[in-house]
Amino acid sequence: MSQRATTETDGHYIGGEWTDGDGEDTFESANPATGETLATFHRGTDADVDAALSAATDAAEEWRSLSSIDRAEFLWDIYHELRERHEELGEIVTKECGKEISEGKADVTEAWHMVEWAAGNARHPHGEVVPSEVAGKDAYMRRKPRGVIGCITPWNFPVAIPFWHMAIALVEGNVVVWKPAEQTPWCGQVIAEMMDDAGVPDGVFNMIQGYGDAGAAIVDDDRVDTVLFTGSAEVGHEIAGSVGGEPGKLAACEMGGKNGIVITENADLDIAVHSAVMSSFKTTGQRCVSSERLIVHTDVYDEFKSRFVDLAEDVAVGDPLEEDTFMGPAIEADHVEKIRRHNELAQQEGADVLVDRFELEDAEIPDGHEGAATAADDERRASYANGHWVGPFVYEIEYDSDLRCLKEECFGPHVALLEYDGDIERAVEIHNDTPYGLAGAIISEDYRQINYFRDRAELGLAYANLPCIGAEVQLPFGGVKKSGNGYPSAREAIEAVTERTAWTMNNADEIEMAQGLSADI
Ligand code: UN1
Repeated sequence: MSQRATTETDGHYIGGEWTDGDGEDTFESANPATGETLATFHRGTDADVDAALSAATDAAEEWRSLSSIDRAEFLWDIYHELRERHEELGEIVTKECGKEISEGKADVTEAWHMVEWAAGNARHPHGEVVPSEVAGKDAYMRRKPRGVIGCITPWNFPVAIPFWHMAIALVEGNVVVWKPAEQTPWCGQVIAEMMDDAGVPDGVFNMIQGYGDAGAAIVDDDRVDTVLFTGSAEVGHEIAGSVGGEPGKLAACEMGGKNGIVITENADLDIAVHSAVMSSFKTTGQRCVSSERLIVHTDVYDEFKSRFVDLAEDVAVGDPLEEDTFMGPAIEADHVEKIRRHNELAQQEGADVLVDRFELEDAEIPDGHEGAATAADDERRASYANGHWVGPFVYEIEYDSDLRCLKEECFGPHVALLEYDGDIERAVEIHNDTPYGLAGAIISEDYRQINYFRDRAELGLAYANLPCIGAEVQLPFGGVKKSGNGYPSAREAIEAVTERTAWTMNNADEIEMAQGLSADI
């Protein structure tokens, strides 16, 4: 194992070494529930990115020469470590990004699912045997690594999403330069330590801590063959645009959504209410698959509304380390302001506000004086007064295609109720009226409605009688329209991290051409 960085401030992992890097600047990771500083990190510069890309490029040849099964070996160590350290890592996730503890642990679980999938994939058939028009010719599709993969990951799944990108990229024989989100560098540090402990060869995996400028330096560098990005639409579109202009370079970006749930006239309302609450408020609405629109048939509208509103008034916002908390804080102060602007926009556009817990009552912010087990607990809870707390904001509004509040993603616990009268075609028309197309659900007991939604809703991830969060790693994860171009994760990411070779071989003594082309000279 290499020596960690020389100061107490954690650094980057480049070419198998921990380094403070080239720059002077540092930044802090803070607990969104308390504002407390968790750790300090060196902020990566262009020179650090350059060093990481050189290390990666140097390591590429040897790594791609190994068999995929050998390359997957280190991932199995990581798989076991993620499982063994489940509780501890789940708590780190919760402390650094504010998700309640079952979500913190689920993030780690999703990471080992992805690692297991990618490592297992090393033993799967890889390519295709294709028929040829000419007897005696063998035709195949074979895959080879693209080379250097730049990975840029978000803070809301700080352990799972890095493995979505990197596990498959590495097994496929690529080398990686990764920038974790600036809000969750501690999770980045832990993952880099795992890679180091698992003995990933020097230079095969590199991590640069820092902000968007370091990410841009990765994206813009000619040595990078593919950029995998999961995060905001704003950044993703910029990356897709800049990489798209460079022949031979690929970007697979998965971005946000303005996700909707259609609740039809014959929906099971228990399932509808449960699905809507999970989709809108879990993770404090900060999943790219979170729902911000509930499109409800007029026949069940009043009952649904009253039950949904009761639960939205009631869900426990609070100490994310407590097991009975439903949602923790927002990630940072700027994000609270962004959520505020979206809530205000809806009101300016005529929303009738049904639940407004944006500014939580003092009593809702955990103060920890009741039932605290220890003095440390008491202290921890008292500090929650400095957290970035926001609660559910629910409004109803008459659907109108011109409303910005129904089109722009808030990424918070902010949700519109839209009443519709008509058939499933009308519901899906409203559902599709956003620039995004990531996730959505239908709640219905009519299989014709369900099938119509499946086939016509403009989405990457469609659910029936379920929340629209909680996808499993063996399915493709990505969206259509403004939600994405390509799949930076899971099974489909193989397309972004490999090149296909159409391989044709002649077994005969003579040349015979396809398409009836004469081979006479
Ligand atoms: C995200 O929303 O940013 O489907 C990722 C889910 C998780 C991944 C979410 N498996 O909810």
